[in-house]
Amino acid sequence: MSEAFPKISKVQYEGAKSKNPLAFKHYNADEVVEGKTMRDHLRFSVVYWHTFRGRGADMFGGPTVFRPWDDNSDSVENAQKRVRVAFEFIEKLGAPFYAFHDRDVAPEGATLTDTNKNLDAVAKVLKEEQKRTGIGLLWGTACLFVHPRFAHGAATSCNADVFAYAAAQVKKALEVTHDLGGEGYVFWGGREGYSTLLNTNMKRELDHLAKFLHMAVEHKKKIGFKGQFYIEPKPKEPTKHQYDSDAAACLNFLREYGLKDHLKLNLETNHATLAGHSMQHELEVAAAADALGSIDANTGDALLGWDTDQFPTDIYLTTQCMLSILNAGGLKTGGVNFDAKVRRESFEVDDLFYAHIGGMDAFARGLKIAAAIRKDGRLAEFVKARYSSWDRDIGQDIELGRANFETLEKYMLKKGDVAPNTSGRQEFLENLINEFI
Ligand code: XLS
Ligand code: NI
Ligand code: NI
Repeated sequence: MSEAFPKISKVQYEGAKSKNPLAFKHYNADEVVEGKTMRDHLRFSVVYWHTFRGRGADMFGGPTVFRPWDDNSDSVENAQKRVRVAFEFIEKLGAPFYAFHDRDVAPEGATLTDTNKNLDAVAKVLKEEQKRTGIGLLWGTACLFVHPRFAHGAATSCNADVFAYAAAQVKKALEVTHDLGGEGYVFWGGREGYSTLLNTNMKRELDHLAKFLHMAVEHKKKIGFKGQFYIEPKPKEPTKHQYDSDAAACLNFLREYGLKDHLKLNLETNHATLAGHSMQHELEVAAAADALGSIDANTGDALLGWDTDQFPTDIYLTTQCMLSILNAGGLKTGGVNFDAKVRRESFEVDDLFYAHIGGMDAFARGLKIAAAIRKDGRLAEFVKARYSSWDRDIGQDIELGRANFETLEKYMLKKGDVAPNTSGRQEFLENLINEFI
């Protein structure tokens, strides 16, 4: 097969002064930051659904994207051809990973048996291309939200047959992910939520979702899949309320149903902001619970209230992300997965390269800036000093469980009033961050 991008060769690192739009200015895969290469820190991943299946359609208009290699049919041959193109793209970009939903890569057949056959036929090509290029699968997942059978959800559907279908589909997706050496598997609750409480038995739906995840854990063990399971929070869209609303809601759900040891979180910037949080808030919530797994790197638009999935270009955002990630010990099985799509108006092939190069450079800069802030040490020292009353005397007693209301009352009656507070210095700290940007 001839190349799909003959005019574009492997994207190179040319340094900050380069004016070449098809070169990295900051992402230098082999450069070592805090003892690890950028490649290993960032573990970039390209998503199959937006990058190779996105067609630019929206609620007001049809597709604007027509790829020369894609006949837009639902044939297995077309799906297989698309895989070769995808790997040419990922290889030229130099991203070490990709991620997919089962239905992104292979078409649905007339029956589940046919559908599984289609998936196997395409997975065979995925495997060949992984072998040829050394590109790995960051995570697989199942699309449990596009087909009309999932109108009421999948694991939380009111229709038990739909639960069974979803279970069979996830079983297969897990097996394919395992066969492709996937480092993880994501559960994003496509339509696991409600549009109205009038028709919804919430408790029953949540119980079913937990049961579904327990079955997945059981099957994972059965097939010997060692990859990490993730749950991906999102507060709304497509449903009015998604059960996996945000990091805190997911953690509560996982704890309530005894699943906390089995799943970490896959956090997405645009989902965080839809939930009324910053991405950094979500990262800190996950890190505090030792559940920070992976990130879906994108961004929303402050003036649009939905999941616009734009490529991240804001250095302030990527700096915050990388600060929290480095403070939490870095990404292990997870990666920086570009769950992002080019705009409807950016319908040319080159736009796919510009978008990913920009996102990779933005995260590389964020990484370098975060590492510089950590090396400088003033930020961490300030925070440490701010809590220093807890490192001695009464603070230490409280933390070590040596105090109770009576001893604290005695202490305060004797002292009369508290030691004076010191400034939180928000503006000083904001200026400090800007020193590095
Ligand atoms: C949708 C989600 C989805 C998951 C994978 O908003 O971000 O793309 O990442 O199912
Ligand atoms: Ni996502
Ligand atoms: Ni999303």
